[in-house]
Amino acid sequence: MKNILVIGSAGQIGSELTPELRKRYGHSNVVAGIHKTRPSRELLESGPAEIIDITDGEQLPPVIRKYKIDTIYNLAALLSVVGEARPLEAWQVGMNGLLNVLEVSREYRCAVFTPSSIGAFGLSTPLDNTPQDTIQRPQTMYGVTKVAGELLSDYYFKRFGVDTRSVRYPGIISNVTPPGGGTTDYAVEIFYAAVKEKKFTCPIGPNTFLDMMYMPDALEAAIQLMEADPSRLKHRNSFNVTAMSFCPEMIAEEIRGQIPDFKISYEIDPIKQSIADSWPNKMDDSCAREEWDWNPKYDLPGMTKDMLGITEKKAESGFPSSEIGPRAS
Ligand code: AKB
Repeated sequence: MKNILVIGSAGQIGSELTPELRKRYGHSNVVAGIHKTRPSRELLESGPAEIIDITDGEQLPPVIRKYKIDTIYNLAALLSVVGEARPLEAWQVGMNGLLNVLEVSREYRCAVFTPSSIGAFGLSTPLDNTPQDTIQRPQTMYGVTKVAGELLSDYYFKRFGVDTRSVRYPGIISNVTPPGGGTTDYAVEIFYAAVKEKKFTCPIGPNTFLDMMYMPDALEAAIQLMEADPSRLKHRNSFNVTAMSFCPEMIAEEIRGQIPDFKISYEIDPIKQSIADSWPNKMDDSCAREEWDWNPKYDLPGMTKDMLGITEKKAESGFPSSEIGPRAS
């Protein structure tokens, strides 16, 4: 990777992946692709940036040529809940956008990372120790685009030799940019609520297990996979990766270890609950461990300690208003 383009660089993952890539590969070698989400000043000032709408196939080639891009991190997507509210837009961004990225990569020989998700699974998938290769019949438009995106990316690899690689991310817990419109967002919101109010109303049931991952591990997964020796890769699109599996009761208990009077109550959101019920309780990520040495650092206690420490520091200096509640996507 010499010259990198991050599409969706102002989003939840992009706002942390772009600075990490700039640190590792040189600030001027990583272009921040921005579109609807407002980027931070730091993102704009720490390296090159371009406005790119990936649903318009004409917009990518000039940027690829201008910066001699050889690697694209394609992070543009509408998450699961917002994708149910706006399914056509979810398809436009997730599928037509991906097709444009793959086409430009075929022409200019770029490597491509496009995250998939636990959303690529559905109720007919084995939900405990979900295997790497298994039934994928998701019930959301987000999931449909993720499965189709996995297939399309494998097709471009096999048919045209485009170096496509991907992971199935679980819910990602982050403290820089909040997620917006996802089913797993509660696992981020709970920390802000715990620090601000010592109480949280959870939209999914107390015993609903889901895979989760702390952002530093999510960044490592993307970069490590793109750096992996291709001769070791038996899979490409996409690898199961997980770091921890918990339900709301477990994270609440962990938070109470540091905020003893923290209280959780439940007001079930039927859409979020039915999506969560159709996703794995815990994935088997042994293929990622075998093929490119995936080994996450953060478990539930380690992540909770770090998240609470950082969220408390932010509270002392006053939360920026965009960080208090879920963002509109
Ligand atoms: C969502 O909840 O939609 C995402 C995901 C697990 O892909 N965070």
